Amino acid sequence: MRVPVSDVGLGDRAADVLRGNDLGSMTAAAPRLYPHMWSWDSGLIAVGLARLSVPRAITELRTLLRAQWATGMIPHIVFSEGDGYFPGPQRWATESAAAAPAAVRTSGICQPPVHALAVRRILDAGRAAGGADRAEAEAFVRDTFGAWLAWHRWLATARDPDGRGLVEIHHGWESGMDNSPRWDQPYAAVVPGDDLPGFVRTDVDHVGDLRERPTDAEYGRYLWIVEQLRRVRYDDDAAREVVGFRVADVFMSAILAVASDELAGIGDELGFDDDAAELRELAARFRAGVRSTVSPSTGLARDLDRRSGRWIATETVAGFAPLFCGVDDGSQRALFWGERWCGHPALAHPLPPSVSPADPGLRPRTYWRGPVWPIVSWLFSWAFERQGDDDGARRLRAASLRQLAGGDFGEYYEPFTGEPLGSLHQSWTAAVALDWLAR
Ligand code: 9WN
Repeated sequence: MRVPVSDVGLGDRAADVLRGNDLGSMTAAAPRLYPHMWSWDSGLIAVGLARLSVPRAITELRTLLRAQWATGMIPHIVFSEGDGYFPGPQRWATESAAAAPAAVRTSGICQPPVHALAVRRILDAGRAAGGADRAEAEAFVRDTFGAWLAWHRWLATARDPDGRGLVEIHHGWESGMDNSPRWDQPYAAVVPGDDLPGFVRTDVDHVGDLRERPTDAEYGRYLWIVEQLRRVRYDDDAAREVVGFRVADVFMSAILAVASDELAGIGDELGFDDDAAELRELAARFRAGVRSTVSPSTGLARDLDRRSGRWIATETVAGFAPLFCGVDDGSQRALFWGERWCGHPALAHPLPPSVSPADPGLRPRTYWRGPVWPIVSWLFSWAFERQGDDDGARRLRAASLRQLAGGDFGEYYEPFTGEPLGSLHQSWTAAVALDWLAR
């Protein structure tokens, strides 16, 4: 039986996880399964680090920015010296890309742009602490504003070339929700070529129950897309032409909208009025894009398969993109807390699973096909607080802290039993716990 630990003990244990995964100037996403820096993990890790040490949180994001591509793209993995993850730098071979940085090894795709949320938290934490922390946080924000702006601009151009307010992704990994049923329809059209170089997975060595991870067939498709991108040297224009997976990701678009607002607020404070205005326009464009995807029958937002032109109407947590970015008319909030979602009577905790608990297709142990991901709960609690829905934010925080009370900091949790799954001591889970404990 799991022994609950007190909130105080929980904070200490969360801090220990981040210290244990600290590689010096970056934090491994997890001790064995993910021995490198992941982009959206690092944003959320910086949110937690800001509660422990403002300078260390700044170091995390400065490390990430050293890997930024000349186009503005922030890559989804920044490789450490560590080994044991596949696909590693040799498979990505991004040194062939004109825009890749020379001094750092990275992957060639991106992940959701949560970073501006962390920049804001760092600035607030630095100001609250005062003294050297304040000076360092203010200098960091001033130094790096242009880099974050370039990242948002790249998403708004290279990944939304026709300006419809939806970010196009070229791999399920870019969404961060790798094997979500959202991607089954577009992945069905991805057929690995006979010339796909062979591969040996390492992820399956680190997880006890193989049902928790994507299948080999899914991995074949993941690797085939990497191959397609590698062959065009990760050139943005060429990638759009050749890649077998092109999907407008509604949740990533919602993240870009709120993150652009955060960055605009920082731009105001720095006196960068034109940049702030540009970012607000961008936020408005992506909010409108998100709104345009809502299904009249389910009330959930949908992704759009750009290759087939078909909507993807799965009942996943990403369908709450409008609620997340503040374009909900109230009906999504009711749905979120209702019986098809957080109010489902069989749930261990009233938290949003990755797939609706009322959907018979939910797979309770399989990665993004059912489990509850604490970082997703955190994103919604962050959004609710920002929207002035303190009650909603408190409910998610309280239920999440109960879910995390065992102190294992699982990557994801079985929705009906509350069992931690995937990697334990997952950095971003510990980080969001620290942020919740400090609220
Ligand atoms: C592929 C690191 C990452 C997260 C993703 C999560 C998982 C990687 C994998 O781990 O993805 O990027 O190998 O499964 O799905 O959201 O950023 O924690």
